[in-house]
Amino acid sequence: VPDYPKRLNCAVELLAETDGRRQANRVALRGGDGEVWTYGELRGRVDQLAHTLTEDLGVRPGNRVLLRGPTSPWLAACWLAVLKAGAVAVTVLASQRSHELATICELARIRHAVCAAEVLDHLQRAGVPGLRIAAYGSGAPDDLLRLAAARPGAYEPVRTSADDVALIAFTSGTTGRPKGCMHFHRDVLAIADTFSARVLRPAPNDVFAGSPPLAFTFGLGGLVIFPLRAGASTLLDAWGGPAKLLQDIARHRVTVLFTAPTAYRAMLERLGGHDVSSLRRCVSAGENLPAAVWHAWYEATGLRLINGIGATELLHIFISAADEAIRPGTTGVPVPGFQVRVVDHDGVPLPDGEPGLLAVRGPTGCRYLADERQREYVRGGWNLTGDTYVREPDGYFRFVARTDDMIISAGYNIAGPEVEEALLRHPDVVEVAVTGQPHEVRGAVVVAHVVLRDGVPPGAGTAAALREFTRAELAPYKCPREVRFLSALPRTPTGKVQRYRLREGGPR
Ligand code: 3SK
Repeated sequence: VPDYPKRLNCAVELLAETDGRRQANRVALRGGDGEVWTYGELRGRVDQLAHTLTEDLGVRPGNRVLLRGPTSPWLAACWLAVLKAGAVAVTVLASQRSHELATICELARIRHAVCAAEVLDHLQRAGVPGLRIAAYGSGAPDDLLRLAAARPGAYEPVRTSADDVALIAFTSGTTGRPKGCMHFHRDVLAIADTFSARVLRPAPNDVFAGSPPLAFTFGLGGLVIFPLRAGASTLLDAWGGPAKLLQDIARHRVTVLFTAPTAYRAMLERLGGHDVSSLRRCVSAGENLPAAVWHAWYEATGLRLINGIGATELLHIFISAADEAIRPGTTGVPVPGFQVRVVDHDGVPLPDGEPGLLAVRGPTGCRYLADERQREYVRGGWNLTGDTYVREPDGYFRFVARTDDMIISAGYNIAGPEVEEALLRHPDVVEVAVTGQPHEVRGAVVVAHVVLRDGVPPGAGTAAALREFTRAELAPYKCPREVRFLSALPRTPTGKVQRYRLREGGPR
């Protein structure tokens, strides 16, 4: 990681204003409705927005500003403007509802919000005391963008320090309790100068696209920070499903794709007739990537998926591998700049081959916003991610399970994802999540929650066939005692399976 200067405003660096590195006429952003912004236009609009935020909305350095809207060039420009004005960006999902927004505003003590007009209602109804909301886009009462258009196109950025907080990202939480993670201006550049520069290695002629929203730091990094740091261009459009993403890849000649394993699976089913020949880098994160999906994508496209594990707490990906260094079935090796080890419950490193808790230390380590869980998740500077991993003798890290999802049945440790991988090899299974169900004698038994291919009957016969199938693939103690059928798995808004909801019995 480079030694960043003490005075650093990451928005200025991303727009490369200091030494004219970005040519003003190069394309920076593309929107879903065909709009194209050059770097020159982006810089001008960010500066106009920074004027408006400070002069019309009263935003001051250090204030926390809630940003809420579907992915678009304007949302990215507002994010950059907040940072340029020395304020702190708190980007939330457009889909979040009043009570969730009220919780976040209270935790982060938010008094200013910038919100797309189309999703204004839930924010207004959140009833946040003293909140000043600036709406943007068609239908907005005093459209922020109209106010900004009347402002000068040059803004003197606030001279923040490298250690000033730039953003607070809320984890959507697979356990249901959100935590705010604070990240500094230097952290924003650090993720671009580690994972992106060292693993992804983008070039200025790359075109980025993907599914994760900017409220999820996977999306913020992959679709805003990395392309801008590389002087490349990026498509910023709301997620419209796998078929739309395939169309976008062909239409915009996308070269770098960021999405989750579920979306790669869904795209594989619809690949026929779509031109994906422009792709050169495909990143998969947000969830464990089953080896079967890696191989299927490789067979269909000739591309080697770049797997990665990241965390909101670490801002982005800290284990990964690219090109010939990729080993399907593993996540990869520590991204240069990060240290990773597997430890026991006392924090003592375990020998290679033994499963334990994943611990990470790096330039972007977590500082929770006033949360007593800091002590639980960060010990001696090492972040415990909540994942169980094995470090193989060759130094590669292999995912076992989310630690909460390990099942202990009759004294055996069973990793749900191993059972899931086996079931995913059955042609009738579209999606599956495996949980442990409390059991008087065995402690817990394995339950598989399965989404079936269209037309397959969800009855006792299918359940028996799936259990039979796993018995041929796995040791009997790992095989599901029960198979339950669902039309879809419960997921967080960022796409992670909420196994705790399945364990609690819903939804069925
Ligand atoms: O894997 C994740 O959940 C993640 C979180 C934040 C940033 C990046 C990633 C991949």
